[in-house]
Amino acid sequence: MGASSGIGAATAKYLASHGAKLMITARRKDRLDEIKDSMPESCISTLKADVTNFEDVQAVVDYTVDKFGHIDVMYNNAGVMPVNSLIKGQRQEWQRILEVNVMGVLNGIAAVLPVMVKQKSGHIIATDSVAGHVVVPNLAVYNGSKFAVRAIMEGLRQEQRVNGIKTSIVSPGAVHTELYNTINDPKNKKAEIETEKSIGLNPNQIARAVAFAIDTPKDTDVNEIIVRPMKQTV
Ligand code: NJP
Repeated sequence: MGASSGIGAATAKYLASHGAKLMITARRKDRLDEIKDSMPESCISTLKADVTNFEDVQAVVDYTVDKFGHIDVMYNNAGVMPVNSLIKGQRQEWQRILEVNVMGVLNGIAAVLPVMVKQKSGHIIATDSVAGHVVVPNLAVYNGSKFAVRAIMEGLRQEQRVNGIKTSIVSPGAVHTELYNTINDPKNKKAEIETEKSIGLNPNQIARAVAFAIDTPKDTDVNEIIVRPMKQTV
């Protein structure tokens, strides 16, 4: 979920080029179809879905089970990162962050878990963040959303390991993606883009971490990978 650009798109291409069969989703269907068309053999299907809408997410899971018969991995990657100080009281923006970053992950879990429990196998992955570990100025709500994802995914691990379901979070530092377009405040946007441009990683580096978490034996569960640029201080 959230595969039309950045980390999600890079991961889709990486996994498809290593033989995976994928259902990729996001709101920008045209971008998903471009990714599909860029792969030599069609191992990718695309569906339009908004992760804040549970019906969309359930439809993705139902369609995927119909098409492939089972789901090995669900990757909840969609996210937004507006940057603002709390004094600005941007309640709509806060709501958006929590809906996409937290409810989006929960919607994915709610839709896929019954399938994986029935299979007695599966792997749920979420993109978390260094911001799920360290609080920095102007990012409090984003920080809160990513701390929440880390807690939810650890709770999921504790509940579902007995059913053979693996859980992983991948926590990037700065990565060169379109995420910075979701910053509304012009001053904060400029500052964040300057940092990201000077130190941001290629999203392929995060794709490789996701692939590593997936490619483990049945008895091994990689629960978190943190990937920072060497130049990142926090
Ligand atoms: O950003 P971007 P990233 N429903 O903007 C999708 C985390 N992260 O790759 O719907 C469904 O290129 C959007 O698709 P679309 C970050 O928090 C990043 O950097 O077509 N999908 C697109 O595919 C996030 O969790 C950095 O607009 C929705 C994707 O999400 C993850 O990495 C650092 C959606 C965003 O791709 C991927 O973000 C860090 C919705 N409602 C954590 N809203 C970093 N880049 O530096 C958005 O610590 N999407």
